[in-house]
Amino acid sequence: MSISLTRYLVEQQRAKGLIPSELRLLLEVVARACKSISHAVNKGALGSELGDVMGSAGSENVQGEVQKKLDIIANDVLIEANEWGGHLAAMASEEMDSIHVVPNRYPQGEYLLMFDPLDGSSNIEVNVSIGTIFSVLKKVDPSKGVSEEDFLQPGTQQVAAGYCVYGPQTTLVLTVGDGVAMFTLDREQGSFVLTQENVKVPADTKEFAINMSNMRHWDEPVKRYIDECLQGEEGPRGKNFNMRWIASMVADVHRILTRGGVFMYPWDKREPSKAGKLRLMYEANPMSWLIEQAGGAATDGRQRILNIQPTQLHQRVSVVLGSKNEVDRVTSYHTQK
Ligand code: AHM
Ligand code: MG
Repeated sequence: MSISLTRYLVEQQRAKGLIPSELRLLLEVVARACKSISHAVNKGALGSELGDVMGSAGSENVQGEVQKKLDIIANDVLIEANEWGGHLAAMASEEMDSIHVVPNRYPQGEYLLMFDPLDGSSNIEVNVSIGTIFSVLKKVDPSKGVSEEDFLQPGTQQVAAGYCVYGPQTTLVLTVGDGVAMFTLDREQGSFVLTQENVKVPADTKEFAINMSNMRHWDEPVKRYIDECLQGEEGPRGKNFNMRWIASMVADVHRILTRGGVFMYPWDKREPSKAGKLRLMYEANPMSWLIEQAGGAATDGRQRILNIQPTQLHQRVSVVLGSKNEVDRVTSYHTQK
């Protein structure tokens, strides 16, 4: 018998009290928005009722990156789906400079939703997996109006996190702090069906993911780690390593949750003042929590990502995540003298 996302959430609520009904509503609405985005992504060059989805939107986001039409469509879908339900106080997105407060015409809830509406969007035209990443926090002081400061909570404070990968299958991956569950979109039924529970990342791996074209810009500890992997059986690691780099974090993290591995997007010398490429609040934090919930680890090379106190909504961070023993090794290369 198949278990729908709704049933899974209701049963989690009943058995463990982990999901208050407002949070359940929020997660169901996010899942519904992901279904619409999946539909638009699938239509590709055919276009959908949401319009022509391919190509550039002719604009840039707050981080100076070119926005694709689908980036904007996915952002609008998530905002429209979530703003009226009464469960949210505000939303923040990679594609919006500042927070989107729930308009006055709707009731305001206590939750804060952050997302990267379409991660890996450089892969849209080439028909390679992309995805939506999301993270949910709770407003610290429910008696006060909402501001950007309410969002600046460390990743340990997340109450739910997940992503939806639009690949050969559309898969929603979720944690509410009690392990990781995966749901596959059944297009005939129109619903997400539980396809894996208690997802575990093996502690050891022979697979790494990093953009090797940046090698000359890396810091010494990263160079050392990758160089040792590349030496294979003849080197200090005594085993051969395989490499994968999809350039969609959702797809790379999905592979690691499925069969292990280590993913790195480290700080590098190209733009030394930037802490890394990936964003802490709606990329690194949700992915780090999922990986930890599956028994893996996530650091910025030195400290646990989830412990970082954010200072800015769109702040960047260096990321090392995946199989625990490999992440510990990379981290020790950074911290040992
Ligand atoms: P995006 O949010 O603008 O799509 O950027 C994030 C993506 C990640 O999904 C991926 O890991 C990385 O950027 C790839 O970067 P690069 O093209 O430098 O390899
Ligand atoms: Mg992204």
